[in-house]
Amino acid sequence: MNEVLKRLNIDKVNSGVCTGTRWLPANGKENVSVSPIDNEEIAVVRTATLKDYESVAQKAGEAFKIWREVPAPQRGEVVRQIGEALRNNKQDLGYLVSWEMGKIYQEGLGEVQEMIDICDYAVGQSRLLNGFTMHSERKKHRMYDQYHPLGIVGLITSFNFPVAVWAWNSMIAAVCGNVVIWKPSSKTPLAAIAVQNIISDVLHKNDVPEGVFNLVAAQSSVLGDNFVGDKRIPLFSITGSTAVGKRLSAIIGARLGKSILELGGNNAVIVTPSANLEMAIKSVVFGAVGTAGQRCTSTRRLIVHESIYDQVVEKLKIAYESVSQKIGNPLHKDTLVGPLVSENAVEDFLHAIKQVQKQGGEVLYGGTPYDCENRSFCHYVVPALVEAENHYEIVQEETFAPILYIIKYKTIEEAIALNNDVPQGLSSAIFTQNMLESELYLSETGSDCGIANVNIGTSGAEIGGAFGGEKDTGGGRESGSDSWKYYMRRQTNTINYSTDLPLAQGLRFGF
Ligand code: UN1
Repeated sequence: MNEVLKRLNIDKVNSGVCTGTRWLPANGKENVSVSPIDNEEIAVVRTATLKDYESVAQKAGEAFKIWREVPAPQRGEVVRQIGEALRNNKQDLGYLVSWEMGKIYQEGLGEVQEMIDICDYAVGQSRLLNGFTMHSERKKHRMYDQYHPLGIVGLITSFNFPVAVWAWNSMIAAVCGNVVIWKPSSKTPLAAIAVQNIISDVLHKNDVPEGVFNLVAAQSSVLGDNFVGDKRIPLFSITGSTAVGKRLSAIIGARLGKSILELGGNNAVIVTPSANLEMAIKSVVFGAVGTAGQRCTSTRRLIVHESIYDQVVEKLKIAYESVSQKIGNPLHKDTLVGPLVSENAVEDFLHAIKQVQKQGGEVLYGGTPYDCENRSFCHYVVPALVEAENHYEIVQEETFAPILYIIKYKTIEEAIALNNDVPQGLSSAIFTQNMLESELYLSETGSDCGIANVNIGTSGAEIGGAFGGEKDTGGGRESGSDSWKYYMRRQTNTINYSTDLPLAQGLRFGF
């Protein structure tokens, strides 16, 4: 057995159902986790049946009754220790993430670092679940608002950040007094099992009740619409495609549940004539090619001023040429571009390239499978640079692959309009040294995205900010800033310490 798997306590066959420290028998189908690197099996996960899910949901409900009464800073102390456990396992977990989903090892480490960062953040937050006090219009009355835990938080995560999304939801949810049921992507169940193993000692040492941090690896045909329809779960946080998000949020909405949606992005970088081009090119390449274009925040469109267009395209071609020398096994130190997660993803990539050509675009670089003739499978591609127009149907869509559409603009107003003229609204960036342009871009008439950056790229957001976007991205916010408020219920309290009973608005109601 591989040493990393051993250290992460992953066996050849693993249960995918856990209530914290206890692994329950999983009676559903086997899910063989296969690495996109070489198409080889890593290990097997037994998925949950509905009955298995039911035992977890019950445990979670019981645990909530205990956990909500633990003082928030004590909940924070547990999260602090989880952060320590993650620090101690950073290399191994980063390696497994890279192995199971194909991002380069450096990015695997970065993902675990995000988990550690959000733990630190959540520890502080555990002492800052503050409400406001308000002045009452009535004499000897006091008003304030306070935040209480919600209950069970359902968490559906995607393959591309198989563990960090768990952390920035669960760590905040946990300090807020909630319990979590996590359904990981069926492409990355082992990373989820490793996380549960890493935290289990901490839970045990701190007598955290079973049912606070739950995992249910399940097929979507077993646990899908019925999961989000479960009335015992007041809040769902869902990361995935816009199509799936729309369907699931309709089910949650129909029962007036809450949801935090992190769906598709179609993120643009505007490069203006005053931009520092060296910086712009570097961050565009990282944004477009990093994680093989499989981040929600990946740079998908480049909006370039016509006066520097040729220059930017030339520089990009040179950069892509050198990055393309480093396509390969993401666990090797020099690799910059790993495989796409599946053969389907490669098909989507090739389909988009065909479509954009049909619609009038011109491929300037890449856009082909990489070294597929020498293997029995095809997971690697050469990142593509494509001259295109914003209105092309395929440019309006999110293709989860390394394709960068390059678009020309004349005026800054036009550039901003192009930035906004897509259904999605997650991340965006401008490279400029002109303050009039950057301020316009950040104003109410500027970028309509949840994230708008100046002189840094679209991907690689820090955990301290609220993460999420508008329009087809779903409107959710998670991670930092005041996102914690989504994980709590707000209560407004008015206290009368007089012996009178004055009514609000000076109303009289004598009898
Ligand atoms: C995602 O792609 O689902 O900004 C999240 C970033 C990361 C998060 C990406 N911090 O790229």
